[in-house]
Amino acid sequence: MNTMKELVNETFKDKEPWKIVTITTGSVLSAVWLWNFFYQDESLIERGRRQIFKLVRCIPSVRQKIEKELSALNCTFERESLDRVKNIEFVTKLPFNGLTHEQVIGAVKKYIQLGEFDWQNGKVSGAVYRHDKALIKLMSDVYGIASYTNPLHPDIFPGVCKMEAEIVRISCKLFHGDEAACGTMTTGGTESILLACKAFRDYAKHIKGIKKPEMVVPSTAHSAFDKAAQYLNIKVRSVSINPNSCTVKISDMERAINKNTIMLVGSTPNFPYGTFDHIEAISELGMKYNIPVHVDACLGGFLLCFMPDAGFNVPTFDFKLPGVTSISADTHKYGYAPKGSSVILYREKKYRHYQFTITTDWPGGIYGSPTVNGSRAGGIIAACWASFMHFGYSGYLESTKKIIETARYIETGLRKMNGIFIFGSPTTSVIALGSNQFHIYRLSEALAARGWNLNVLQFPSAIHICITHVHTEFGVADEFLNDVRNILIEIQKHPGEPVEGMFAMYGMSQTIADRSVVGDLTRSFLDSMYFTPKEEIEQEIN
Ligand SMILES: *Cc1c(COP(=O)(O)O)cnc(C)c1O
Ligand SMILES: *[C@@H]1O[C@H](CO)[C@@H](O)[C@H](O)[C@H]1NC(C)=O
Ligand SMILES: *[C@H]1O[C@H](CO)[C@@H](O)[C@H](O)[C@H]1NC(C)=O
Repeated sequence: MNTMKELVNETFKDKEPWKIVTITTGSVLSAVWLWNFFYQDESLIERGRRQIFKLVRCIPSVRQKIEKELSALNCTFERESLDRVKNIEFVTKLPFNGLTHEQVIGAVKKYIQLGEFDWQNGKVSGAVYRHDKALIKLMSDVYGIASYTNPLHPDIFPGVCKMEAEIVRISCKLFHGDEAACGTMTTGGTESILLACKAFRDYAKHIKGIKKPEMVVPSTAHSAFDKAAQYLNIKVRSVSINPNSCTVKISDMERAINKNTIMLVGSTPNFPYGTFDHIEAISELGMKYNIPVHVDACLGGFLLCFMPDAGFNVPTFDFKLPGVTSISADTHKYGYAPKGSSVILYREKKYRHYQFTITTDWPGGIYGSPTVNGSRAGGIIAACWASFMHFGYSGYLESTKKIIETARYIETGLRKMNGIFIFGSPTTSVIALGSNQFHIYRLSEALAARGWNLNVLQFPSAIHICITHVHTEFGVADEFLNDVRNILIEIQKHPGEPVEGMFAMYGMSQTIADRSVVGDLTRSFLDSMYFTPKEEIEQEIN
């Protein structure tokens, strides 16, 4: 203490008071500035990179070139968006007189028939998890009955609330939760994930006082986690995967944990490669550091819980593991409910409480809402419930058996082919392909020409197919394998040829170091979905 005093006195000896004040405030302000400069959400290197790209984009010639390329792609997006719907006139205002029942149905049929891919008959990856006439009839009848109900008003619609509670209970059981397990329905996997992140963020803030929340997420986890992070102001610590197994590196995950970590994430399986993170190890990390663990079973959930009884091994991933605190599972995927439903489940009520939003002082009344929406679609809940009841245990078991058998059949077939390889070992229904001999996008390009719509992956370039019930129909798997086999023979005649068309753009976009350009490109793609042709707007004005 005395030496400190002497040091300060020595430093400021002979200085006038104004100098002392200026030096003190100046150095405090600089310290604060430096602190803010170094300790931001983004690392110094990332910020430096962005700044350099920003400067480069200010150079007129570079800017012009980028703008030219972007606007060319912009036009392409708009042309394609128009092209997809060209056969039907674009409606820009309400019809003055309402349409009749027949007219509406006719118009809807025309809209839904747009598009080139035969999605009803197994030509697309994922997207359509089940398609049969009897199911659609049941779903639309049920939706019709419940279409004007809203669980926001449990006193008026207690039945819809009961259905939701039953869906949650059944799901908790399927994922081996005990009586304490609970959850809510949501409108999709993204909302389920968003709500889990919200719950753990607020839990960490309240219980541990964490003010700068971070989550530790495998690089292969769904982009919904990034969306949640952007909405909720959480920092994402992305953890890389083992190149062979394509599952998250557990040791890196442990290293990414710090005092601000609010949750750990694992996927069962992840979307890109269909591989299964080592949930048991993640659960142990969660226990060791007392951090909640979220398992993203959006895609695999309603297959996984039937796989053991259908005769397939799956690693333990659910509430059987003591560290797993929440699970998201999409009923609108392998639960075969119409789009717009998913469940988010928690091990204990204390977590779900932090998911809820409550305002006590609103003049409109005390308002408690379990999920993102205020009003919610009762019809969707009823349809999901109907799907559970209609298939029952044996229905799901049988579908799961068929789907996994088909996926394994296709995997075995693909593994026998030369020139391509499979990423890791697919656990459920997703099979990702790459090639060391030619650009793999050429395969998806050629498959698209034959009517197959597969998913395109990047870093590294790859494609995947997600097997659903529509692929289990007789002949679909063999047709797919035959097409791949024949295409490979063609490609191997000229393995060095470049990729063309839309797929070339996917390839090119991976090579752009300035990701903000790719961001702009994606924004103009999203804009193009809402694109209204100019003539139509002019017509409207006149
Ligand atoms: C589909 C999916 C989600 C959520 O997506 P939604 O389209 O919002 O239902 C999350 N994780 C994985 C692994 C998925 O496949
Ligand atoms: C894309 O086109 C629209 C309309 O044609 C235009 O308003 C927009 O600025 C363009 N965007 C880019 C990135 O060029
Ligand atoms: C509720 O919110 C979700 C987004 O989480 C949205 O997709 C859905 O359409 C909304 N509306 C209803 C009625 O559920």
